[in-house]
Amino acid sequence: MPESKVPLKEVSRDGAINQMVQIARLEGIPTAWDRFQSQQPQCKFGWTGVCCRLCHMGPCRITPRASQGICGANADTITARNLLREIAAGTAAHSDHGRALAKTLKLVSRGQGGRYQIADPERLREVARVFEIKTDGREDLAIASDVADLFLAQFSWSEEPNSTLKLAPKKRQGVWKRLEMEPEGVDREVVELLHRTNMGVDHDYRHLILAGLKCSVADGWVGPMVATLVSDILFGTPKPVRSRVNLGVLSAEKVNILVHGHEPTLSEMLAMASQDEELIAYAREKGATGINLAGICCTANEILMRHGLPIAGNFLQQELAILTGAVEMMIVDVQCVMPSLPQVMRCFHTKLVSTSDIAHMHEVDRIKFDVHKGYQQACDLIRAAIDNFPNRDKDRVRIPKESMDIVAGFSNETIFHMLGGRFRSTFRPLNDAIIDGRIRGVAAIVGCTNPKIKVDDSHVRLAIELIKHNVLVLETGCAAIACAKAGLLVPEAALELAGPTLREVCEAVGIPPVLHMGSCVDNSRLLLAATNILNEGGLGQDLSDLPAAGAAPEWMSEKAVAIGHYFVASGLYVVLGHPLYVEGSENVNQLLTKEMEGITGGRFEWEPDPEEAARKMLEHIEKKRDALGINKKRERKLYDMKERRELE
Ligand code: SF4
Ligand code: MSK
Repeated sequence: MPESKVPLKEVSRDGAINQMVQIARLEGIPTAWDRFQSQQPQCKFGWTGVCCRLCHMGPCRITPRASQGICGANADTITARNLLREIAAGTAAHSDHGRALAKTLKLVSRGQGGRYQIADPERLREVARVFEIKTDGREDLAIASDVADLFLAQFSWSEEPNSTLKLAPKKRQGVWKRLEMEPEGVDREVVELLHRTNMGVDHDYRHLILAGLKCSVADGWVGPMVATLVSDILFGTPKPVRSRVNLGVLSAEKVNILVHGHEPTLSEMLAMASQDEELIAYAREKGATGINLAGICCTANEILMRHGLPIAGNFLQQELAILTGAVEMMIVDVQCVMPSLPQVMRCFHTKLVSTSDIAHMHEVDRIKFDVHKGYQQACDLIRAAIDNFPNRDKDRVRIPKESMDIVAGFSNETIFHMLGGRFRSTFRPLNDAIIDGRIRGVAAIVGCTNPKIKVDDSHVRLAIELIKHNVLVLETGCAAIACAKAGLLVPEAALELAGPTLREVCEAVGIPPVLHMGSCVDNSRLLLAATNILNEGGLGQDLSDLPAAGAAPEWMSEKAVAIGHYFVASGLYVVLGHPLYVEGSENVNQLLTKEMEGITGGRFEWEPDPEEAARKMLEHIEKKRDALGINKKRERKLYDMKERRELE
């Protein structure tokens, strides 16, 4: 069981975080790091997954003296059941997000969506065509209605496997069929995991873990896939935008409003309302020079990608943002919002407003978000934040100076256009660069930050090591924010840090060596990027053939557990910076980290050291290159169509 080696004075590689944590300590305001210390030593039964409280004969725990719980469940059954409940919770969270967006699309299609509209009709038609929904001669709203119905149907039970699975490569669909891993509705899969793990149902750890993988497929390839596709239709498909990131984006002169959480619906309206001339004039009346809307966590990633709005920080910066004394309002929705926020808020003038029906906080203002009134609600919130500006205690404002440039918004559609140049949209140049070895492979770095680990450090060191070895890195969520703060998400980073051949490609296309692909539901974009590479040809038939690997070096959420599993179920190699809670069962541990490769083609690896993680990922990438036969020394050359077919 690893123990934190983070000295109290230096909890992060980010100076802005260290500075604010010190200020919190001096003022006696507890933060996540203080509570982390007060939790030491953390429970070893929890760490290793061998504590069970699934029935009220328990709680039971496995010890050298007691190898079974009261019902007879052993360490294998207990760890596997606990893991499945995490996968179910992660899938539920992502998928509820997807469902909420599909419901908004339905309302828009009925003309009941207030100021929401179809921002990207071309994307709507593209998506409709993929799912064989008729588009010719039809109005956008009629198509949107059918798309929304199809997406909403993905959540409940159906006799057929989920329709969105067809976005996966054909061969992978075949693997899922053979393994009976095709989900038949997201809700059904979540319910089944809760049923199977109920006392006295499924006791075979292998059977349990395979069911967990099936549910995770419903996560990656269904719920978040719906979320991403609908967000693009309603709010626009992201295109590269420049912005800034870190606490230094907060303004000493403007009204600072932070959005935090995951669902982009209200934040879209806030982005629009923050440009309203009347509201800006009102802010001036109150003594501010304007309105500064920024974000934390994944809502931040959403408004960054589509509006170029700045990001104040990632997961562990939510308390610290309030501690700057410069935030008039923090508007939160769902997921990754710490229950400690009201406690920090009460030490400052900041107003905290919760906006989701399912996420209340004691003694915190809340609004009942209504799609139809979304714009008006956004205006009202901004007005209330402006009214709070005169309450700011200027003597307690301490905004760290750190902020960094970022270029974000690399959707698959953008990558297609950028790589293909003006006349042709294609992934071909990327595939050619991988085949001839200028790019060794592709790595995804995703996930959260965690006080167990020096914040951002593993994300950044892992990314630097990979790009140095000519691996193109794709990122989402808090991982993307961590690397952005370190200056890796700008094209100039390729000149300084990328290996010579990756640098050449990045310079030719004008992209950073680390690409921001969105929020954590947008890990679906990573799955689609891998599928696009495969479909372009020359790199095998299945995702498990690709010279690709994934990592979540500082993860913390149950959602990350579900994400890790759907990558593995998709045939990918996934390195986690700290293990899942399964080490109390040698069998479960072996299954996930070794035997799984023979089942799905993917597997987990636990590796806390980021350079060692990079080495293992590179080794995996080279193994895949060898298997594809693209590591043979050859002249660099352009492939014609016939040669590409032969390679396939
Ligand atoms: Fe104990 Fe079995 Fe009940 Fe778990 S399900 S708490 S192991 S008796
Ligand atoms: S916000 S799930 S801390 S990535 Fe998506 Fe960040 Fe992890 Fe939440």
